[in-house]
Amino acid sequence: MKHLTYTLTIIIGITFLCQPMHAQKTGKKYRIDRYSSLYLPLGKISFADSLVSFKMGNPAPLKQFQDSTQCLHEPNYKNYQTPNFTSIGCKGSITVAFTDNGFMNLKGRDIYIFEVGPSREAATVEISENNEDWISVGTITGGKSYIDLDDFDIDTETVFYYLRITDIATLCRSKTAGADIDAIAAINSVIKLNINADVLFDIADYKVKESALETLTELSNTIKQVDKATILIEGHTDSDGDTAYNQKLSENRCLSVKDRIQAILGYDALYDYEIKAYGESKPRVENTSRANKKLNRRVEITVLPPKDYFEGILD
Ligand SMILES: [Ca+2]
Ligand SMILES: [Ca+2]
Ligand SMILES: [Ca+2]
Repeated sequence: MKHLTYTLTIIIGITFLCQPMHAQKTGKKYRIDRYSSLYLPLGKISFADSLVSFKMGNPAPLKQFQDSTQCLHEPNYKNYQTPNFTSIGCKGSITVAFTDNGFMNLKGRDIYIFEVGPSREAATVEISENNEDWISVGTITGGKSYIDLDDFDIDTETVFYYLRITDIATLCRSKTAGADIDAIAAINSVIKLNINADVLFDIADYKVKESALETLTELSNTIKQVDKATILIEGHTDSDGDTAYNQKLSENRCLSVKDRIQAILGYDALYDYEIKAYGESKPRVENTSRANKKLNRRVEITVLPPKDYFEGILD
């Protein structure tokens, strides 16, 4: 009996040691069909969050399949009788917004549309950063619901927040006329946060002001929605002062922000940090007025999928 207790203690001890300090919880797998699933590195925030507009197609689907909110948030398709999806009607069009995340063209596939039902209807997809300028990013059908923004020469810096799906009339006579959308996922989901430098620093200084602590704590709470990610910190100045000085200042400011955020989030958390200092080289607007200069003095923080996620994607 004594021997058994001893063995058990050893097993429990080893099991405890093998557990990582923080097991990642955010990244999540979603079933696509019987054979495949989709992994979203930033988990459930990655889905479209709200409806912007819905132009019902003609012919329209039956009433119960017209609920435009059914294409939002995580997928929940059960079967074709349960209206957990939005049928957009023949040539119908639906525009959705991402509000707690954006998406970008990063390595690998960037978007996945959960189109459901027995008949797979084709639809075109467009994306926008501002709900005004739209870029066409191809067509989805049941068999090809992935979109890699690289195929459409999308840059790797713009964060997009809007997506529109338009049915192209492959099947118009049906109870569920038009494309049937269960969910819309950003695979390369990001959280982008922009802070005015005046909130964080005194003029020409790179030490974070005590009064900025509240802002940084709030910002860290937003970051905490995901528990494993790369946190990219980018620093920009206005054009006052010389170029080399501004470069150094933005670099020091990035480091200060990183130190503060890391202290708040915890040194043992599963975040990697990356810093890019731009000095005055990437103004948002022309440095022609006091107001414009203020806009250019900024720190941009982007929460990206973690490095090991990208390392696992084959080129
Ligand atoms: Ca979302
Ligand atoms: Ca891509
Ligand atoms: Ca749904």
